[in-house]
Amino acid sequence: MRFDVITLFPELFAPHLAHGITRRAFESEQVKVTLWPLRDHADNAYRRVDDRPYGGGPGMVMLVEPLERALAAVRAARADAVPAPVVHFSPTGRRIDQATVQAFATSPGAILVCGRYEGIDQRFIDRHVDVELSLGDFVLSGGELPALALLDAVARLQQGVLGDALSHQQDSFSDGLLDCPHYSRPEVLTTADVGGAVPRELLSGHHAQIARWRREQSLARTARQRPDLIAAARAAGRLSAADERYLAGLQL
Ligand code: 9WO
Repeated sequence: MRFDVITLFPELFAPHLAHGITRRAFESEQVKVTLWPLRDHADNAYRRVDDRPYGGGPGMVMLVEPLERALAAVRAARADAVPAPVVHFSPTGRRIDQATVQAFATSPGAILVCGRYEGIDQRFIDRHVDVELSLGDFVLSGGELPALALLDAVARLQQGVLGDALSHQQDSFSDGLLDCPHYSRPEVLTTADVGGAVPRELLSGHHAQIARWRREQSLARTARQRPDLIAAARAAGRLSAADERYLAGLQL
């Protein structure tokens, strides 16, 4: 799939696309990212991309016209590709969840518009933006970090990015529950008088017992921290009779 990113700060993207386990997805172009520096589409000698807000008030507003020129350039470059939505990142948007990420990961991609300053002139949003997406109820200084968060989440779902194909299915959220805790060496932390030992179920070598223990840890964590996800899993028929017995005996 192809992602085109319109941004005033293209340099924020390069390090994230070149490092870590997602690098393979970006370099192989399984996830092709093209950056479109908005400055390249500014109109006058001052390379202006923002101006003062009508009605007064603090800060600056991103101008419609440079954004429309950048978008036209993206659309021309995507002319042969399947049409893709224009995405704007804002706290007023719909919350991104793993289902959103899965949908993008199996789509033709998107055109990501990253706002800065006080925001984008509403007329650009009204005319061109198909979907507004949010990471949550907090304010950032720009849309670049949400764009990177989406790209990272999409890239790690690509073939060959995770160690083995099964790690996807073991992800937190892939089955709608929170992840179980993880442990590695040493088997005992002698420096700690509390929680120094690895849970004995993980040392048993008994695969079914380990799987059951992990499932129960996920259920307990989810029931305590995100009861809404338990309700959703139940409604979707994703809880077994054994799951329900375990939950019924849980002290919340
Ligand atoms: C900021 C804002 C604050 C309160 C209510 C609505 C809001 N919309 C925006 C907005 O669209 N701002 C633009 C993008 C310009 C300023 C920086 N931007 C931004 C995006 N700040 N925070 C986000 C964001 C996006 C997704 N998830 C969390 C925060």
